[in-house]
Amino acid sequence: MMPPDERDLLLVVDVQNDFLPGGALAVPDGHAVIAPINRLAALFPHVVLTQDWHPPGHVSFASSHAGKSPFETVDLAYGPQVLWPDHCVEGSPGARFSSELHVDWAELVMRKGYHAHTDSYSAFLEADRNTRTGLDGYLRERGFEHLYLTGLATDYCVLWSALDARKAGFAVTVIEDAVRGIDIDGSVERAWATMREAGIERITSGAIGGG
Ligand code: VGL
Ligand code: ZN
Repeated sequence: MMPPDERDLLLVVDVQNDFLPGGALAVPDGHAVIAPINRLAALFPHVVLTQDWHPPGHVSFASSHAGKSPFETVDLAYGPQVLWPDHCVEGSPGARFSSELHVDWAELVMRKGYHAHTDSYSAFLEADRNTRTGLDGYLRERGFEHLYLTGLATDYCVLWSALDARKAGFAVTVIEDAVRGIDIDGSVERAWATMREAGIERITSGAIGGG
């Protein structure tokens, strides 16, 4: 593609210590996303970050459900919920962005998952599929048309954010070398198939030109 322009936005999903090696919910090879994201961020005029941000005792934590272990699924009022190790607790070191991420000029940090009883993989719509984060309105008011997604994890927060962005009417591209997945029972492969069916484009970062 040509160099990104004023309608293009780089969305960097959840590049936080807890999703990186040594973190509470480390994504395999998660560190590999940082170099391409840093390179891309320098090419995009506009960058927005998302930050997974849970209160202690959050409903998505296995530790909040007696007798349950991480990676089991429970049925909540809004549907099935995968249980995770405690991660990205508000204000904790694990919730901070990687110190190797160089995107200080990002214009917005969209926090999500801060309601104690509702998870939010998506940066747009919480897991009850009803509570809106406000990101759709923000991006629309700013005039963005095409979102380029990077970050963690391919099969959870990137997937759900990409699908909701598409539903909201944005053109959506996922940059494959700038994402990595958790991969539970083939969930990464399923995520790519679901995104393809939804009309989400998949490219490598090398396809994005400087200018
Ligand atoms: C994520 C699981 C739990 C993600 C966040 O960023 O993909 N995954 N919370
Ligand atoms: Zn989370």
